[in-house]
Amino acid sequence: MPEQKKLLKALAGESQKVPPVWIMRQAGRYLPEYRATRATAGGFLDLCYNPDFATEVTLQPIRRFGFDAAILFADILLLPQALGMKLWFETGEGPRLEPVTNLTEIQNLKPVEDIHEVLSPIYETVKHLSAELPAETTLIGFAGAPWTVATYMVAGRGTPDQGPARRLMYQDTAAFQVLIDLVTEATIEYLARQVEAGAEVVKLFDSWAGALGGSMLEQYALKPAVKIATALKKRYPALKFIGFPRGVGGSYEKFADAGVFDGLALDTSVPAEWARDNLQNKVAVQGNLDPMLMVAGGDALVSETRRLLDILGGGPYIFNLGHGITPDGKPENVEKLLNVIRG
Ligand code: 1CP
Repeated sequence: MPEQKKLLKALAGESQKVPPVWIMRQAGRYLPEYRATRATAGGFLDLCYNPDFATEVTLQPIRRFGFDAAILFADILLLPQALGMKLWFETGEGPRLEPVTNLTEIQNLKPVEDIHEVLSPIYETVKHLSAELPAETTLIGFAGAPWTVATYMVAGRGTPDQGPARRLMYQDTAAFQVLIDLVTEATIEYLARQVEAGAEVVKLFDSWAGALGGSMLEQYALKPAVKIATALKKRYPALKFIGFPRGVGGSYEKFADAGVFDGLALDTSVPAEWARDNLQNKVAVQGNLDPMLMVAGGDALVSETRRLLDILGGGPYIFNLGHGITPDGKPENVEKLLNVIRG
């Protein structure tokens, strides 16, 4: 019987002398081999929808660094595309969608059962990865959380304050709820197919949860996440689920108390001591080194990494950054990070 994978052990509540480690956006522009494959593929979406290329870029950081987990290479905005929205990437700028701004436009989106037509290459990538990954590496599937996905669907692009979605949420609450419910149901089916194709863990990225004030956080971030995790765990009892309600501060505790998350990814602002005392007795925690240290390196990288290991290493812990590595991150600093963690 082979030993259980390190990431799965952490998510089962075990503390380990050397914690498992992976980094958000580990397949990306900071790696020369990623840039080369992306150039061959043509564009970012060509990369996502071609199972051979997507498998290749997912495996690149595993080959180079031996991370304990691989995360499927895809994007949270493929789901709106599968729901019938036009999606494209403006070079040097970012994603663009033709926005939905009222009930009629929301009701004109495709029904949930139609999403697989567009998304089937993603399931194919998961299958390839499941077959090709080293035995000790855990495969993570993912989706955007309904709120974060909805902010892009309503604005048509990334915004500094998620203003358009926040305005719609207050001004046409009924329409906004229809949108959230649709994305929630679609996300359940999208993630279910990833699990059936071989994903062992799923992570829900709520990158803009911190923009939700008052009772909105509960309604549009916590409730949908609980609904998604509950539905998936009912179908797949062994599945592990990681939440990432980025920027919610003290409300991380509400997510830990919900009882459906095996792990919570911490953004950079969450104090490690607070997470240890208030979260780690309920869930595994993941994070939360400043991604700038992958650019800056030096003594600060070593001391900040040791600090996290000292504070969080006594409980169930997955080492990661507090957000994605940036394109100017240096592979040699990732190497250095791994040397500090693994000794
Ligand atoms: O090659 C390129 O230029 C594309 C850059 C890129 C990459 C590498 C985008 C565009 N998406 C991705 C892959 C991606 N996106 C992954 C793959 C797995 C990995 O981590 O290695 C994941 C998990 C995501 C998730 C994602 N996409 C999030 C949530 C996580 C986060 O960073 O907060 C979000 C918000 C997106 C939207 C998105 N996709 C891409 C960009 C530049 C953005 C942000 C746009 C904006 O807000 O303006």
